[in-house]
Amino acid sequence: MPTPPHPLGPFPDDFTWGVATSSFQIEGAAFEDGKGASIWDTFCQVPGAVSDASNGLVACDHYHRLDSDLDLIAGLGVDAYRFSMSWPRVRPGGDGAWNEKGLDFYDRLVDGLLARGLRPYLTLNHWDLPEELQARGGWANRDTVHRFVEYACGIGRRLGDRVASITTHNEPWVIAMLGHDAGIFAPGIKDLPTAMQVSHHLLLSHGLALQALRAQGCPSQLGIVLNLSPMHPATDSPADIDRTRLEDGRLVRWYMDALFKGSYPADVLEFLGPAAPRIAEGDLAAIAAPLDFLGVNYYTRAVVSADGPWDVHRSGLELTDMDWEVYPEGLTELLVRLHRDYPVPPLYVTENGSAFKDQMVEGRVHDSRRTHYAASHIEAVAQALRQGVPMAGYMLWSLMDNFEWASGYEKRFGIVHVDYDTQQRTLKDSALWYRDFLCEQKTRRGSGLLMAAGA
Ligand code: IFM
Repeated sequence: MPTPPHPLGPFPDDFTWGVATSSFQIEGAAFEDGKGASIWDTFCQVPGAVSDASNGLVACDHYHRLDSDLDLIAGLGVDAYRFSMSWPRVRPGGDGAWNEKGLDFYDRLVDGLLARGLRPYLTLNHWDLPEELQARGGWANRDTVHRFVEYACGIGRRLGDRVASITTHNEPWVIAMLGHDAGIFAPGIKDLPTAMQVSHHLLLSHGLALQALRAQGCPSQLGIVLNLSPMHPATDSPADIDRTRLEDGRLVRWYMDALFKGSYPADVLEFLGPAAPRIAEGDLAAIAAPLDFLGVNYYTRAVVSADGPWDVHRSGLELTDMDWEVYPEGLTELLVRLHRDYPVPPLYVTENGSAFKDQMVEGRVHDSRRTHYAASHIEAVAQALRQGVPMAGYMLWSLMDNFEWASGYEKRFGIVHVDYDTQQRTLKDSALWYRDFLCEQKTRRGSGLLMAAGA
């Protein structure tokens, strides 16, 4: 069993520990029980879109293994499970009829978590937009904003009294930029003005959904999850420094300013020129609806030079299998900066984790590098707490190996190994370490909670 790099913490008694997944990445059952197609079902069929030519038809078969997967989660000793709902599973066309069998799956998921003493953290949109809405323009069409608000309200009525929190969107930057500018994620569009309009519509739909959920008395904590990284200039040349400021504007300030200041950053608007989104009166005020929490997904920093794309694999430091630098101090830096520059609500690290090439040896996966990654980032959160940042929780990405989007099944982020031939789940050493760490936390809390027997 690998040991963590140093003693971790301390963490407050009410700090929430969890693991995270998303619907498309684990559920499978892509066309069962009335589920409609999502844009990722479609995108996976595009030759070359997914590196191993795989898809989400089966994934981790979680849809059919719900109860045993819930036991697996409970056995880790976490407080919370962050998962997403597949919009086309519960409302196949994006609007129109709801699919009772799809809703029933999430009822069972939420009730199963509660029965095991776990708090459900629900995300409404982790990228799998109904294909029928894409056929009508998807997130580039302002009408999708209203369809999302209807979806949010329907789910709020159905589950709002049982889930601890509702996140509107996971990583709107990724949906906008990788899906509509770089075109390497669904729906595969390559057009900057479209991408910026999409980012605005995602933020607007978030703000309007929060207002509508609150108006209907939804008791869950409401928020959004952003993927953020500190940006560091490659050199101290003025050109690299200027470019770094702009890239920070596009990744961090575009979203944070809109959510917390009700404006988009002037330097980014100037850079965009005619590619800037159309913004209707009242949109920015709606986007800045107060948040109960903000989720931050952190994996690495970015190193920026004036003459090239950002680099996430600066030589010299350890790299994960995604070629992302292991840079835990960047997490402290980011959290402290968010707290310094914005009136942030309680913050969660809603995703943090690492892909490494794993080997199963006599039924064990000795993934000490993943354990060290997790431990050093958990300590980075403790550092942020010591500096006064209102940290509320930490969720490891991911519960189990799963479909890593354009990388297919080749990249393994799980603390639980999945054999895709047999669907057997095996706790990696990192999962055993996390379980022991959480057990210590609970002992320290004096809560008297016991780890699930035999897990
Ligand atoms: O797997 C993804 C997840 O869906 C969103 N955040 C980043 C993870 C790792 O790439």
